[in-house]
Amino acid sequence: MDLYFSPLACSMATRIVLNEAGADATFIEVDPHTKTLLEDGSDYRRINPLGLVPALRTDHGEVLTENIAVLHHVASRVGNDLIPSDPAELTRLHQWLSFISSELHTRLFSGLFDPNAPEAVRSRGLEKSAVRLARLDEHLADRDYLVGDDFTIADAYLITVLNWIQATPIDLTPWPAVRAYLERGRERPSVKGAIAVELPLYREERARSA
Ligand SMILES: N[C@@H](CCC(=O)N[C@@H](CS)C(=O)NCC(=O)O)C(=O)O
Repeated sequence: MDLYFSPLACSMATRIVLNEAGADATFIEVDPHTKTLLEDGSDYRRINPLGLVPALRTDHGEVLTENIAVLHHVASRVGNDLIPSDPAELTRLHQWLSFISSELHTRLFSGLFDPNAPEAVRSRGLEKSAVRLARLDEHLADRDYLVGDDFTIADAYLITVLNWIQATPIDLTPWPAVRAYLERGRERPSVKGAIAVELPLYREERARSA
C-alpha cells in the first residue's frame, strides 16, 4: 500500500492505524502548497484530481481517496480490531466518522486553515464549534474511546483533527472531557510515534513555503 500524505494532515490518522497494528506502508509525501510529490516533483493531481490527501494506492493498484474510506480499507487490510464487529457499534462508528469528517474537519477546521477564507467564514466556524465541542464533551465525559471500550479508526481520526486545535484560537477549557481525551490520545504510542515522524516533516514543509 502507498499512502499519499502531508505532515500532520488528516492522512496522519492512517499512519496511526498502521502503528496500532504494527503494520507498514510506503509513505509518499505531498507538498500541500505546490501539490507535488516531494520525491520527484511530479503533479499529485494526477493521483487525486482534487489535490487532497489522503490517497491510497492499494495492493491491487487502485487509488482510493477520502479519509473515511482509506481508514476502513487500511484497518480491514491490517486485520486487527480497529473496526467493531458488533452491528450496533459499527453504526455508531459510522456516526462518529461522519461527525468528525463533516462537522469538525470540514465545517470547522477547513475554514479556519484556508488562508483565502473571508474573516466571516472563520468567525462563523468558531461560533459553530461550541455546540459541536459540547456534544463531543458530553459523549466523552464517561468514556475513554468514541465507540465501545476500544480504540477504533474513529479515535485515530478524531485525535488527528483535535491535534490541530493548537494552531487555532480555540481554547478547550470549557470542554474538559475533550481536552483530557486529546491529552490521553497524544500519549498513546501509535499517536506519539506518528507525531514524532510527521512534526519534523511539517516544520520542513513550513520552511519551504515561508
Ligand atoms: N474529503 C476529503 C478531505 C481531505 C482534506 O481536506 N485534506 C486536506 C488535509 S487534512 C488537504 O489535503 N488540504 C489541502 C488543500 O485543501 O489544498 C477527505 O475526507 O479525505
